[in-house]
Amino acid sequence: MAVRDKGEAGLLTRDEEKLKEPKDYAVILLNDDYTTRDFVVEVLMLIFHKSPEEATRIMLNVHRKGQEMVGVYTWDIAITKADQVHAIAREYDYPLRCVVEEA
Ligand code: TYC
Repeated sequence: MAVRDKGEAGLLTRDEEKLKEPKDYAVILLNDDYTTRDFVVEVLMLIFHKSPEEATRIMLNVHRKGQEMVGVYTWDIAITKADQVHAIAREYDYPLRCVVEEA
């Protein structure tokens, strides 16, 4: 959509507006000592649409290294997925956490 330059200070010209790409945000899953491996795999399949093999790979990397990037999304999708992880973990009484970082 065209953004007209009204020539006023602080407004972006059409060329400047076109250069503004939306930022990417990484969802990073964190390890803990209590959440079961099976639950983490289920969450990765359900919320992040990972295959069983990919979900298992990510879970094991988190378990071994402390954290692992699950995926890169727009801000709204990343924060929604993080909220969904925290909601389902709370529902099942697990301390599973993830964080969202600028990618
Ligand atoms: N460390 C957990 C255990 O040994 C498994 C686990 C993996 C927990 C990944 C969280 O994000 C996580 N049961």
